[in-house]
Amino acid sequence: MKQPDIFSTQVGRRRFLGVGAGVAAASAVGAVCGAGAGVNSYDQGTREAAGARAAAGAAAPTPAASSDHSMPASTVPGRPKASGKLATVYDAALPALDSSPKKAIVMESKDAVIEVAGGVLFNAWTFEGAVPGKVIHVRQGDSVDFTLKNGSQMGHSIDLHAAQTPWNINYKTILPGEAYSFNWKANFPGVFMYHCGTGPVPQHLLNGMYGAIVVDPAEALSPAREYVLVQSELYLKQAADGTKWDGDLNRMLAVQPDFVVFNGAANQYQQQPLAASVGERIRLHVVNAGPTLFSAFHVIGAIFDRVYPDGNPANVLRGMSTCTIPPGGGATFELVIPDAGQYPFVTHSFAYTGLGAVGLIETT
Ligand SMILES: [Cu+2]
Repeated sequence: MKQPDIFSTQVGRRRFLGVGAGVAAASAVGAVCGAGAGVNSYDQGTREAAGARAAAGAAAPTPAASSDHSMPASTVPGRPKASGKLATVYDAALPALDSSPKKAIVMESKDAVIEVAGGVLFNAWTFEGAVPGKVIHVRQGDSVDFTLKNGSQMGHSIDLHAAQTPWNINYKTILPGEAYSFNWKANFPGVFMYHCGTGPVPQHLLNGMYGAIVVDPAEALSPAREYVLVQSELYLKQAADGTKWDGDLNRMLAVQPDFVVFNGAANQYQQQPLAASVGERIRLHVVNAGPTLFSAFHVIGAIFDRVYPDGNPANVLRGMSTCTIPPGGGATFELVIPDAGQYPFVTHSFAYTGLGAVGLIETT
């Protein structure tokens, strides 16, 4: 049975999740469920907040921005419209750790077409042909020989937030067809962003050049089901071919996202929920790639037993419900779910939640 989309920011119509099973949070829905109810408390709050901002003279930069923020992009004429299921879902499982203390990691920049919502194709700039790029998984103390190869049409670079290394030397721009290697040591455990740092940086970020680094602590944490989630915004404009979409720097600078997503595609973990067992420890390594929005990370129906800001176990917080992850930052969340069911993970920043930032954890 489909459940109503309590994450929509649209007022006056009932909307439903576009794919798969709906979100099982009916107890929180109340009047939203009623036929013809029209306005739910979240929608009303969004509209009231928008009105308050406007009254205070603090509206979004243009009338279009205000409009786009109060409606899902899929309902705005001329904007990308999701339809149907994604062909593939990004595998959120943390890749296995190679036990060697010496690692050799090669990443290649590549242009690629990425499906960012059902049927919406994005001409992306990527690491390794994916958005986000492949997860880098190492252990604290590891020595990492890192090579960036440029297999695309313009200069790119790497910026590894887990590394201590001179920016002017090792984060320099590599030209097409060239490669560059340097060594770094994983001194700090945690979950970190990596990205292209070639200017203009926002242009390279909004086109898809980011990913996550997980550095396991030297003293291993308890066993858990581990997933990696990278939140990001997508700002799109119609490509010249009239069928695909390019990144749009102007929409990014005006903070008018078409989609806000986990692991590069809108609502994909509703189509294929993250699986876990009842009573099993779940560890979510979450990076906020931005480029601009803060994440208010939350799992509906659950409480985080432990949160490690930046993923470092020395930074432990207990019993948290919603935690801020800044753009460029990360955090690791541990939770144990006592009952079988569906538990949506979201950014609780509700002007953006309905733009694709809703996935499901499903426990059995
Ligand atoms: Cu780049």
